[in-house]
Amino acid sequence: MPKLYEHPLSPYVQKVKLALMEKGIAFETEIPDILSGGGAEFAAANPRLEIPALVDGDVTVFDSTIILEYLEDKWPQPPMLPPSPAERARVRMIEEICDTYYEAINWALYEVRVFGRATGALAETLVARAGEQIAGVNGRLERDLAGRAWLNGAAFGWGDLSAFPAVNAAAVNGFPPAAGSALERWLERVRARPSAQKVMAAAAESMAGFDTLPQLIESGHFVREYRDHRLEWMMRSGATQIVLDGMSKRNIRFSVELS
Ligand SMILES: N[C@@H](CCC(=O)N[C@@H](CS)C(=O)NCC(=O)O)C(=O)O
Repeated sequence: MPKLYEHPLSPYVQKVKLALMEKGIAFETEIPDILSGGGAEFAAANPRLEIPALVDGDVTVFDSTIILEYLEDKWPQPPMLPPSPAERARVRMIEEICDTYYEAINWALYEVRVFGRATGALAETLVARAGEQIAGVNGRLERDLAGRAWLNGAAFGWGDLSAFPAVNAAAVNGFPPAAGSALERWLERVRARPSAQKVMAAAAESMAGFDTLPQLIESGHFVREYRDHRLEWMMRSGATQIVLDGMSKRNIRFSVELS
């Protein structure tokens, strides 16, 4: 049985779990202790020390997009990608936007509100910036939904399972799709699916005890990875000081250098 290294709150993990469940693939899960290296099997499966990572017999795959492609290749039924090349490209672009743009906004909201990286006026400014950006990207998804039942097209699939973790997290954080929008109705329909119900329940359960996170960050016991689009979000949205503080307190890290 494939094993998924995960954390229930990770949107990248949620994409993969949705695909596994929608395809009816039995899998087991393990939450690696990334702060202490995650263990030998996890580190071998993903030298970047990021979740998700999939171990399927002697095959190891990291990165949620590559894992989705592996699942589609190995278990093609039911297909998560639409049939036509143009539609496949369209839903992959939805995934790209959600992975590299939308996700960074939600992540920043957690950094500010849950991990306590900013307070007072700076926190208010950053949350307001995030809200504006979410409204913009939700507008883009709304246009993608025009004339379609699902972001994927006629059937639920890759476009939906890629967008759901981002749209849902934004909504949970107080920035839902516009009232009366097609995206609002889409979110409700995805939330009703058994796969999404399981993903949401696990995410909610995993947040128990999160009130201690600011102290763990402040004491340097919890180190967060600032990479790629997440780091860019901080720099361009007015949070350069958070990055500099994190570097001096050593409670942020950049991507692992490979050897
Ligand atoms: N491009 C990767 C990104 C994975 C990623 O960034 N995962 C985060 C969790 S959401 C992680 O494991 N971060 C490690 C850390 O914060 O130390 C993917 O699509 O799987």
